[in-house]
Amino acid sequence: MMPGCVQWPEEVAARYRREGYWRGETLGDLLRRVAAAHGSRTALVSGDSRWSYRELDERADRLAAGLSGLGIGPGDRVLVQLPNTPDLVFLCFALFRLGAAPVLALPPHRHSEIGHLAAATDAVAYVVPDVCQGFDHRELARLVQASAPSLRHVVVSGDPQEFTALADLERDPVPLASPDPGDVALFLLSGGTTGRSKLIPRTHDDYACNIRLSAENAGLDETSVYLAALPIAHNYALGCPGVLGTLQAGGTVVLTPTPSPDDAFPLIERERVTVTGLVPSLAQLWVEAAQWARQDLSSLRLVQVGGAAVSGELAGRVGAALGRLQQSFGMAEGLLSQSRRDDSEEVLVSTQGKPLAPADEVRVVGEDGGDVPPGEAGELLVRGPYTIRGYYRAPEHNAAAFTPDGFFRTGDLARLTGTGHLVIVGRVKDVINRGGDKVPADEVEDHLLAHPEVDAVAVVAMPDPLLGERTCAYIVPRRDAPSLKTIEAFLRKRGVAAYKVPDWIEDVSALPYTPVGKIDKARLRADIARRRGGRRP
Ligand code: OOB
Repeated sequence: MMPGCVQWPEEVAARYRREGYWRGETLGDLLRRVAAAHGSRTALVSGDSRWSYRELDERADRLAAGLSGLGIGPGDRVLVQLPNTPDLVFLCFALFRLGAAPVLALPPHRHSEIGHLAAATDAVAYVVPDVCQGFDHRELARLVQASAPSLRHVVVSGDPQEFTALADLERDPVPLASPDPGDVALFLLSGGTTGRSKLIPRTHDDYACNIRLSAENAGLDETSVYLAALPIAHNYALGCPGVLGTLQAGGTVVLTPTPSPDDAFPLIERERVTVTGLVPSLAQLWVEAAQWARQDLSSLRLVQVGGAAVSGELAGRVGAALGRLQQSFGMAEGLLSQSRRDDSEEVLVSTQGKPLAPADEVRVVGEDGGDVPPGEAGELLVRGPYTIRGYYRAPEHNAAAFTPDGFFRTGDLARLTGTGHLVIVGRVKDVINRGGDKVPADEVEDHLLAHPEVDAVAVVAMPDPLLGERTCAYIVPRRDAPSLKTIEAFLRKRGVAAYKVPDWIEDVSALPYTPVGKIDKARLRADIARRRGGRRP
């Protein structure tokens, strides 16, 4: 495995191979196999354009040849920041075939996040759209390139200006050595750790297992049509089962310019979409819009909802309004717990399903690290065939994030029901889950402390009727308390993604502390919940 990664112990790896979880096939070969079986079927739809499996397969080869011509090869990291476009799909497969690993940044990330990712991975190239949501990514690329000596190439999907156009890279295919299935296929970003985003190395073997098991659980086959509503750069829409799970089953992936009902519903009707994945806030919007929509949504057979806590009320409405619900609890680090197609209505609405693989080992532990009595809540730990054993280049962090025997500490609080279903009841990690977007409190606090008027700060979640949680910053000012507008402008200038900017600010003369001298965030959360009572900012 690539240096900087933590391997599964050899005997465990041997067991995962023996039991058929790891099949020794790379993600690039997987596409080749499906393309051989379903060459003329439609793999991808975007706007009025369609690509067959054969075309997708060829595109990946031609792009891999072009990237290879740039000197990009096995073991390299390529920072990729593309919205849900066909280019993102072509590029991922090209990199899988080259044995170079895409580092999947999210479209809202800015200089602060991208600069960190470039440095943390020594990425050799950065692939961006020209302009996305009114933001010129070539300007961002100039900034990043100036501070990241490893970056040899900036490649642009669209008008490249002084950079290289992705469209110009295609070449006649060249023979390439197939990467080792046990090596890193891609890097996902962690949503839930302390400090800057950690990098999650997912191997071909483990990610192929992830997509296969979730595709099987969703009942996907070559008649399935998946609408990619959420960002494909995120694990959920990429591989749970998402785009890759659909393609491995021979189905069709449909891209939508935005996940709003205005864009998504006509596509569902036109393409007879059968399955999609949503975060709860989007599901809420869709359920409401479906009441008035003129489109025929009856092709939807399965609607995944996850990424953040789903209320029982919303869970109960999805089935009637859209299509059968599947609760999805997952994480970029691996473990996926999802509803089954034969779950009773009660189990469906009130639990986050069961872990996908019989080989997923889950424990629920108390503060002392010991297992809690059955049915009680504690921190969820997991180990399994598609859960990492360590973050990339992070030995110190790994020592805290994993137990000595390899269990990942999820930071989520859960309980297991008598039937083995998981119920997520909260979390111990210091992250705000803003409608599925993960905001690490300490990262935002560090940025805020750099403001000359901020003496001390604590960032906590406040309840929100739509997003579930929003971000509130308690600020102890030096003299004049900065306004929300000032703070927003300050963070934007520092290149922080917009979703991490606090939604609300409370000025206080001091922060509360616990008896052991830590900021009492529980008290702050209770304070803001009581005073704002879930009102919209
Ligand atoms: C998904 O992945 P990440 O890596 O962005 O975030 C993982 C964290 C979990 O540890 C948990 O805190 C939270 O997001 N979460 C949920 C949840 N699903 C994720 N919390 C409550 N209920 C749920 N259903 O968010 C992700 C990855 C794959 C599939 C689905 C979600």
